[in-house]
Amino acid sequence: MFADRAKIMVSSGKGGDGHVSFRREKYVPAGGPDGGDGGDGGSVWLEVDEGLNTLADYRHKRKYKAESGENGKMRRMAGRKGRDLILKVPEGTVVREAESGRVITDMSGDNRRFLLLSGGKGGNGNMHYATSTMQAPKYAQPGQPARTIELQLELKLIADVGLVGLPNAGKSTLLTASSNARPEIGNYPFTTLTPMLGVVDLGDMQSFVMSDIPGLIEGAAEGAGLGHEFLAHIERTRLLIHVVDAAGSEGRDPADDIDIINRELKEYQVDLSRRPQIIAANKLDLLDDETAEMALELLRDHCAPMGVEVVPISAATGKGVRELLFKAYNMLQEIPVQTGVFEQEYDPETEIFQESAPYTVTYDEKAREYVVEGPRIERMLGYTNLETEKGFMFFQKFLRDNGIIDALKREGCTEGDTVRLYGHSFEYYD
Ligand SMILES: Nc1nc2c(ncn2[C@@H]2O[C@H](COP(=O)(O)OP(=O)(O)OP(=O)(O)O)[C@@H](O)[C@H]2O)c(=O)[nH]1
Ligand SMILES: [Mg+2]
Repeated sequence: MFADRAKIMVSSGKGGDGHVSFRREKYVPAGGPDGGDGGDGGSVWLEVDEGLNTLADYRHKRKYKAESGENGKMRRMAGRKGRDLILKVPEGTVVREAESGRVITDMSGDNRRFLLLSGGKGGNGNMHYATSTMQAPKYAQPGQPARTIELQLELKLIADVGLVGLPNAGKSTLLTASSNARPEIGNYPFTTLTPMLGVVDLGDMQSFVMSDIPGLIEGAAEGAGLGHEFLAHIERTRLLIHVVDAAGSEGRDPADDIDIINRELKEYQVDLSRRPQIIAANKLDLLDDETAEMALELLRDHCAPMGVEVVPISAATGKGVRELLFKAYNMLQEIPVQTGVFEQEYDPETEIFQESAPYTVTYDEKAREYVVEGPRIERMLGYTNLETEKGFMFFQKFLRDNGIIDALKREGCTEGDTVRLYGHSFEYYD
């Protein structure tokens, strides 16, 4: 099977909580706060593993989680950091956010390792919260929560060469004659139902991967005959071998057949129609030498303006096949490997953070006040003494660092307006 898929749930590790404790020493009746920090939670990475060529493992196990950070301890001892989780995937795995289908990353080319979710930060222990006015803070910061995302993994095996052509042109026969693959061959259209790959080994370490897809028909670019699915498979190939029944054995005109396929390629994606192409003029064994020569001449005249070469073959007898494969191999040496890498459309780091916004800013019409609420605000107010200058400065910095000032401005808050946070009211000023 060509396209291989799996859906999995992945979570980063939660940050360890900061600890609340106080120093206990002989002769020191009330020691200062000595609660240590929580360890950071483990992150989740994606990594290309050369030895893998399927996503089968991910269909057996569905849930993956990085280790949580350890909580902080007394005597200023920090909790241990959670171990990272590394998800190994085969090269060519496209990773999407499952619900929206948006691409997070494409594990191909230079992209060997990708940070998917960073672990939750560990919380500060209460040792950080001692101030001159609050010498025994009973508060420590909780670790950041774990984050979870559902992923759709899809492996698009990367073939160097894609075989295209109408049904019955002889694509599968050519793949069989050239490689280790054993696709089905039949004397009726749509014999091939799913794409297939084969390794073409020319000896002397010269090899490439060739994919056979089911025949394309008129309207494929609009989706006819699963056209979209099949065309998507050849998007990443670097070179197309366009197989045509050059003998016109079914009473068709080979030149027309070539035009039909090229039109579909172009309508599906202009880029695909510009991909380097070789025309494999197939089934020439059905014609006597003289007629074959004429048929070939006609095809060459037809294709010359497109700058496309025509190579005579018989996939059935093998005649001309080796020459065709060497031509393909030589052309591949000139074509860069990177084609069609998927761009990122979804960044878990920012999107998941926004989903679980730590606060809300609203306007209370009645009281004519802006209201800021959220668990983090509440917690911060719990350990901040606003009566002290230091505490108040910390509070202002917190509002700025967490984007709350910007959020207030966005809501229309201006100088002189009142802002309310859990029973505290302030006059806003820039
Ligand atoms: N005489 C002759 N027959 C061939 C040649 N190549 C393929 N055929 C025959 O043409 C028919 C179709 O061949 P396939 O290789 O299945 O064609 P395909 O392009 O894969 O067709 P789909 O999978 O339906 O798209 C089969 O009966 C083959 O034996 C050839 O070079 N000469
Ligand atoms: Mg076939």
